[in-house]
Amino acid sequence: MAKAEGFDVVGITSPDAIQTAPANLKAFLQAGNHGTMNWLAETAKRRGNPRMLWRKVRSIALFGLNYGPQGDPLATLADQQAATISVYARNRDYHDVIKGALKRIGSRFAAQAGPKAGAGIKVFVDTAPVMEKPLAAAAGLGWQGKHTNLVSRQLGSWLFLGAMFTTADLPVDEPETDHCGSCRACLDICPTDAFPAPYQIDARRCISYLTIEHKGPIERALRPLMGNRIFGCDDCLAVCPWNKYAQAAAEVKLQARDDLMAPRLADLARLDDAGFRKLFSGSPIKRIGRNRFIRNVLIAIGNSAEPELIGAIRSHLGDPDPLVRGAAVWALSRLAEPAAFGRQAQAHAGGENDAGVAGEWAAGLAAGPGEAL
Ligand code: B12
Ligand code: SF4
Ligand code: SF4
Repeated sequence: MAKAEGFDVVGITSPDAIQTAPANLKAFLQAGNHGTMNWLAETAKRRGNPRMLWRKVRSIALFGLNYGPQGDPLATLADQQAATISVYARNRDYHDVIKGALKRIGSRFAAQAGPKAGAGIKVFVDTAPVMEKPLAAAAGLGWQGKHTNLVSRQLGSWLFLGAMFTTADLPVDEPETDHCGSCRACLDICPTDAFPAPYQIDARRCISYLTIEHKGPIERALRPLMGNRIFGCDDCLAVCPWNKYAQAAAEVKLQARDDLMAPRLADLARLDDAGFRKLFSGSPIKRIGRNRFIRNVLIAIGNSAEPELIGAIRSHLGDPDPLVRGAAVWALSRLAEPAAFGRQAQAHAGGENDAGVAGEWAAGLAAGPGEAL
C-alpha cells in the first residue's frame, strides 16, 4: 500500500519506543538551541510522548519518501552570481505531497481493518508535535546520524518522513542501530559550526533555521558564513558516505525545477511580491514571504564578491521593510568602494528611522571595504 503511494520505506513502532527523546528534547530546549521556534517548547510534552498527543494511539507507522538529488547538490555553492536552494525546496512542497499520500493510505487501512477493529487513524507530516526522527529510528527506517537527521542504509540522507498513528495493534519492527562509526564528515563541513556535539544541533547557528525560520535580521557574524545559500542548507546531508546508496527521487513533484537549480541572484533580487508568489507557487519557499526571501538574497549578494551585483542592491536601500533595508545596507557595505558607500550613507542614513538599519549604516561606515561583518 505504502509503495503504491510512492513511499520508499515503511516501518511500525510502539508509542512507548522513544523513552530517551523527552529528556533530550528538554536538554535541547534548556540550552536555547531552538532559538525563536517557540512552538517546539510550547508543545514539548506532547512532542516527547505520542500518548499525550493522542491517548488512544497503540501503534505508529513511519513512512520515508526519497527526495535524492540528480547531481551534486552542492555544485552551485561556488557560483557567485547564483543562489543555492536546498534540494528539498527545488520543486513542490513535500508537506502537500506526503500528506495527500498518507491520507489515502490511512483511509484504505481504516477500511481494511474495519470498524470492528476500531482502527482510528491520524496522519502527521512535519508540522505536528511529533518527534518523527526518533520514531522513524525506532521503526527501523534508519538511525539519527551525528547531524541529527535520519540516515537510511538503503537511501542515505535524502528522506522525508511522515507518520500515521493508529488505534490498531500492529506488529512492530526492529529499531535500526547507529552506523556512523568514527565518521564525522557532517560535523566538520558545517559552515556555521552548528553542532555543539555529535548528535546535537544548535538551530540558532544552522543556515536552514536562519534562512527559513528566523524572522528578524540575521546575526552579523553568521552572514559571511552563509555563502549563497538562500533557502535551507544541505552540506551536512550531502557529505554523508551513506549517500553512496542514494537514488534520485522517483516522485516527479520532488525532482528539481530547472529554473531553481541555479537561479541568478540578480533576477531573484528583482522580485516584487506578485513576482515572488508567482515564481514560488506550490513551493515551500512561498511560506517565508517575499521580504524574508529578499533578505536572504541580499546576504548572498553581499557574500558574492561581485561588484557588478551592486545594481541589484540599490533599489532595496529604500524598501519599506527595515528587514530588507538592513540587509541591503550590509550587502552594499561588502561590495562597494568606501567612498561610494559613504555617498549612499549620506543620501539614506540621515532619514533612517529604524535603529537596526541605522546601525547597519554605522557599522558599514566603520568597516573597511569587504571587511563588514
Ligand atoms: C525543528 C526542525 C528543524 C530545525 C531544527 C533541526 C533539528 N535537528 O531539530 C531546523 C530549522 C534547523 C531544521 C533544519 C532541517 N530540517 Co528539519 N525539522 C524540524 C522538525 C519540525 C522538528 C525536529 C525536532 O523535533 N527537533 C528537536 C530535537 C531535540 O529533536 P531531534 O533532532 O530528534 O534530537 C534528537 C538528537 O539530536 C538528540 N539530541 C538533541 N539535542 C540534544 C541535547 C542533548 C544534551 C542530548 C544528550 C541529546 C540531544 O536527541 C533527540 C532525540 O533523539 C522536524 C519534523 C518533525 N516533526 O519531527 C523537521 C525535520 C527533522 N527536518 C527535516 C529536514 C529535511 C531538514 C533539513 C535537511 C532541511 C534543509 N535542507 O535545510 C535541515 C537539516 C538540518 C539538520 N542538520 O538537522 C526532515 C528530516 C528528515 C530526515 N531524514 O531526518 C524532518 C523530519 C521533516 C520531515 N517530515 O521530513 N529542522
Ligand atoms: S544544514 Fe547546514 S548549517 Fe545546518 S547543521 Fe547542516 S551543514 Fe550546518
Ligand atoms: S556524515 Fe558520517 S557522522 Fe555524519 S551522519 Fe553520515 S555517517 Fe554519520
